Amino acid sequence: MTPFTTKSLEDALTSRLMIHFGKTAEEASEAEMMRACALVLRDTMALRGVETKKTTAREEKRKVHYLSLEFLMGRSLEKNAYNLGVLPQLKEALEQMGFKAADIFELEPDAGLGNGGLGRLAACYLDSMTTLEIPAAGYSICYELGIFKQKIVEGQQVELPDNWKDLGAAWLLPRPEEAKEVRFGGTLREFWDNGHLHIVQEDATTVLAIPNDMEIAGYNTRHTNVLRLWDAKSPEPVDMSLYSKGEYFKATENEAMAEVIAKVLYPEDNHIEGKSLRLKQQYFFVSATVQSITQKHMERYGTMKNFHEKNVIQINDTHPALVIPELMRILIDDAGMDWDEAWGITTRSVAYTNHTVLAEALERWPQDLFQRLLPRVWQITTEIARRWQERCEAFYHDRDKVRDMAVIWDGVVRMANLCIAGGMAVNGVSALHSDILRRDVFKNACGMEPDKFKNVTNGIDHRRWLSEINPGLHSLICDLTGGERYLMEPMALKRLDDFAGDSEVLQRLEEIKRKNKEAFADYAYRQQGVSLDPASIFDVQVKRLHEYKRQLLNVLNIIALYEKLQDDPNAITQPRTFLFGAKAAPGYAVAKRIIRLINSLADQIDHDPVCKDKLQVVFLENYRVSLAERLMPASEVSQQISTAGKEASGTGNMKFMMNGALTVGTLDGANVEMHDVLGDENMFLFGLRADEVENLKRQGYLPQRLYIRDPLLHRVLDSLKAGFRDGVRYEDLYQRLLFGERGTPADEYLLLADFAAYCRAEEKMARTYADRRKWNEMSLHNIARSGIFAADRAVGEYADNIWHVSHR
Ligand code: 26Q
Repeated sequence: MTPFTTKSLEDALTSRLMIHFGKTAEEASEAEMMRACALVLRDTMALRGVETKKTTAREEKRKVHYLSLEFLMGRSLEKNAYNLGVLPQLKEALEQMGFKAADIFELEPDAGLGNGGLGRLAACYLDSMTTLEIPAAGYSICYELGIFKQKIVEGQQVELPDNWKDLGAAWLLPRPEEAKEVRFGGTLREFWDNGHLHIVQEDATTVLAIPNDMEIAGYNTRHTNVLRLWDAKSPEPVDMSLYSKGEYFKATENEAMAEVIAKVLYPEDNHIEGKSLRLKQQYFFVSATVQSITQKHMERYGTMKNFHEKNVIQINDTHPALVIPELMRILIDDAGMDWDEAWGITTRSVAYTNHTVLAEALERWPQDLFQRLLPRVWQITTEIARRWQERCEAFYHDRDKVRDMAVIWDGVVRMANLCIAGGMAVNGVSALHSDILRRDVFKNACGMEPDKFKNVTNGIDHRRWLSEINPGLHSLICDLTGGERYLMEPMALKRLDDFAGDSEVLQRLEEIKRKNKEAFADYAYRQQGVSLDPASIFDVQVKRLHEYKRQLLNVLNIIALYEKLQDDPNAITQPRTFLFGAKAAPGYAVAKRIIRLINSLADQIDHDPVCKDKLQVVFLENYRVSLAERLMPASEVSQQISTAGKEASGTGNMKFMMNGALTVGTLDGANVEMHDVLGDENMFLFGLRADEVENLKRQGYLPQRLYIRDPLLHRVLDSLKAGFRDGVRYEDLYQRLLFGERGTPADEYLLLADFAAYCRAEEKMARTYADRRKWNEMSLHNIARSGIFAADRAVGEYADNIWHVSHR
């Protein structure tokens, strides 16, 4: 089954080094060795990819196309070696050749082609789709620069470019022969020919889309899928007519214009700015992808009539929503179908996943921009909108409802409504989130087409997020649950529950965690020069910085602890280390202020002798997939404290749970389902429920009252306002919480309403921690019941209920 022995791998690496770099193993640098490893594994996967394609074609299987503007892949070398079953051999071969395997792995840059949850989800699902042997492909943009690198300078976030391709490109296979042309702008000309109306887009600007394929290995299978990343190039790099006139710079303008499309990932998460370059990115990648899919379908079947039987297109939020009019365009303009036939196929091919209920993250595009950039797609979209509106009118006879459901209204194109109109399924990403979509955000559409609305609770790649990153825990699980079975059957983790009364097992669990904490402390010291105390509770909040995620609430509790320590140096008996990691969107000023606040507070506490060995705050720079991989195994407390109703699911929460951390959290997103399996006794829930949040807002929420009535809260907010020893005052955040700011209501995310309950939950957590046996037991239950949060389960549900494809 394994494609390599240590010896054959050594031989393969040796010849790679010679062919590619003209070097022997002794002469090669670590970077060259990393590349050689990637090339060797890539070849193996490419060969298997050919087999997979053949089988899929021969068996005429339906193929899943997963479209996402983001794939947050992280590193691939260790992961691919793991999935191919050659990780031990690779490590040994590297050592034999005089390299440290860990150093080679560490050298690989993260492929950071995503912001956060939505992008990482896509990456986890690629792994599961492949492991479950589903014929599938991912599609995105081959961004030259991924998510920025974060530095903290004087407490503040500074963004640096992420040039991941220098080394990361070793995984990419360019396929220029499969390039596609994507057209922007120009004007439409219509003419009749042979009784058919033809439409051509004239004087358009053409951009070439060049595929770069990344092979995806599954675990314990030869099945191999592909992630296709489109790069943008101009069809004519130099305009020779300008060049010949001596206008050398102008002659390359086209090329520069085309290439900006794939230059950089938009670093905004759960927030949208209607920039024309973003719309260009979306259409560029959608059009190239639909052309690629339909062309391959035609080559295999010679007709488009059965397209929906052999293909399904899953879109990751509305960002690829243009697939709907683009597929219509190809079916009508190129395949010569009439509207109804094309619509029948499109609406049986596309499914949409929603990832957010935040109003500022619902995608809307100005009609004039849309029309200017995509004239033909605009025409089709208006026709979709017209017919959909007719249906809504006929169903409801209610102007307000029709307006709410409209695809185009008041000069704005609403992408979510386009997806609902043109999709066969709409799903949320947790039970609570899907309920909110059905009952609130999309209630009118759901009233008309209730069967379209589904739920698929998110999941994570448990092989990466447990087995690969936490080998100590992996071997404990193997010892207790019957070997590696849980790798393919994550529900087998449940067997761990049987050992809740076994002191020896609980002791081992504690030792594993302790070792992981020590390893993380070493790493943090090497990276940032901070000394962490492995005897303290590692209390962690890592995720994008966003007000709704309430990092500021965490800070308020820490200030409260700090103030208590000032009154009574013995107020804390259980030492605590609060770890934060978060990137803020560069344009999100409040988020950046909160990062600065965390750093001010960390510095204040560091310099206060009263806090020594009791309280520490650390801001971890540049939070990313590879940092999460080190941190999750070392975490003891998982902070999941969003305002109830706002976090669609969360997936970090699942990573913590799987690694035995206990959750302090609200009943939001997938926390609700964690609570379903864990009960009150195995997590620390607090705060308002989603419906209570809604009620409180309706009644008129007055945070100032809480400030007046709660002396601790009063003191905490005052100290925020007064500032810290670094001289930075946070009166702006104080104002925002108590009085609001132009446009935003006071304390929009109800931090003050949940403050007291949160402090109590944290206190209870710390008290529980002191009872080591109890804590370890809870930790074991968390691991045991995390199986349902495996991506294999989630992808299985997509396959069964939405895609209707078979799987392992
Ligand atoms: C859209 C248009 C223009 C610019 C940016 C964007 C954009 C980019 C990224 C909008 C939203 C995102 C990312 C959203 C996201 O990550 N949502 C998270 O998805 C996770 C996976 O389902 C959930 O677990 C999280 O709850 C949700 O916040």
